[in-house]
Amino acid sequence: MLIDQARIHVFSGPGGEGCVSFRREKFVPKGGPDGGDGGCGGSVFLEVNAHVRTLLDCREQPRYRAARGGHGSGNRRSGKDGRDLVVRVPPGTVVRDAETGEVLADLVHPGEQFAAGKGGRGGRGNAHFATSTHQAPRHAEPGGPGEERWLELELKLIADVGFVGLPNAGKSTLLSRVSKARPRIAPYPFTTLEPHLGIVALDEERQFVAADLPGLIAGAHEGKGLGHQFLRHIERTRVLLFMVEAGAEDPAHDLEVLEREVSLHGPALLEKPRCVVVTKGDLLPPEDHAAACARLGLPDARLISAQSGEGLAPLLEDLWGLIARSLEAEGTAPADEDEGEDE
Ligand SMILES: Nc1nc2c(ncn2[C@@H]2O[C@H](COP(=O)(O)OP(=O)(O)O)[C@@H](O)[C@H]2O)c(=O)[nH]1
Ligand SMILES: [Mg+2]
Repeated sequence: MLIDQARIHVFSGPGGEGCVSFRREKFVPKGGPDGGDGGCGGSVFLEVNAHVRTLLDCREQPRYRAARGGHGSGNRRSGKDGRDLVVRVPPGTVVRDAETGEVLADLVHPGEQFAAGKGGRGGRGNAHFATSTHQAPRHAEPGGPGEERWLELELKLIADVGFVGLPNAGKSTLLSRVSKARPRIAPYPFTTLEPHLGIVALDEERQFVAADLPGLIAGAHEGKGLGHQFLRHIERTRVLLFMVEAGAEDPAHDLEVLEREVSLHGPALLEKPRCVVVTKGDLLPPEDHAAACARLGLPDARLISAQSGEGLAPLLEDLWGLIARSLEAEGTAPADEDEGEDE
């Protein structure tokens, strides 16, 4: 199982103060109390958004503070309510109280909300406190306090892209070059394969999870089966990125080797959308990318260099395009509900 986590600190807004004020008008020497109420403080909500795919934003920006309520003023004017703050989280986010570990919410469906902190109520102004015996109250209420708490968010991730390459192809280097965060990996029983994971963020809206799958190839060499759970995970990986080295004796042959070994795990894996890259392009003499790939017998491949950064941005765009298409197709397909809890 791949797990993304974030700890966030939420603060709802305190309510605004009630106002102490008296009517002042020409020819009305002793106006009554007219202090308005404070506005309510803003609340903090977590809300499921289908476009958010990881907890990256919450990790990078873990503090969420909603606005305070405005203070009341004279002439019975109420203070403005503080604006609520909506924190977007991906579908499947489990919310825990960070101190007790208690599960507070399991957010699944787009639009679903969890009230993480309720704004304080606004204090009442002195206009509220006039009575027949006490016509000029000089007091008003303070606003109610806001709430503050730490929450622990957790999300089970599926790798969107799996990197497949022979040892030394440059998988780990590429992953470290393009990813912004490292989610945790829970152990998969019965497998020697330890994936390395990274979250790739093209921008706020376009994020995906990439996994470097070293043992996918090594395991096949040793004739070991992958753990059932892990295989199931790989099967749900949307896109495979095949990586061969520019400096290899015969890159086209390397690709055939990779395909053969991947298919040993499951022929269906080869039907996944894919990209092929020739890595370490910086080691080639400078020439046109397409020409270089054609010369190496891989006319459909892209040339990249994790070292110089060349070709990486268009590669990520390509990968995202394939992922987005797969997500779209899934959106119209029946929901996949038989995952079980053991993944
Ligand atoms: N010149 C060059 N070397 C690279 C590049 N990417 C990786 N390497 C080197 O190739 C070796 C293997 O890389 P690594 O990422 O560990 O490969 P992996 O076994 O597929 O994970 C390391 O010495 C890297 O420094 C690249 O773009 N250009
Ligand atoms: Mg490696």
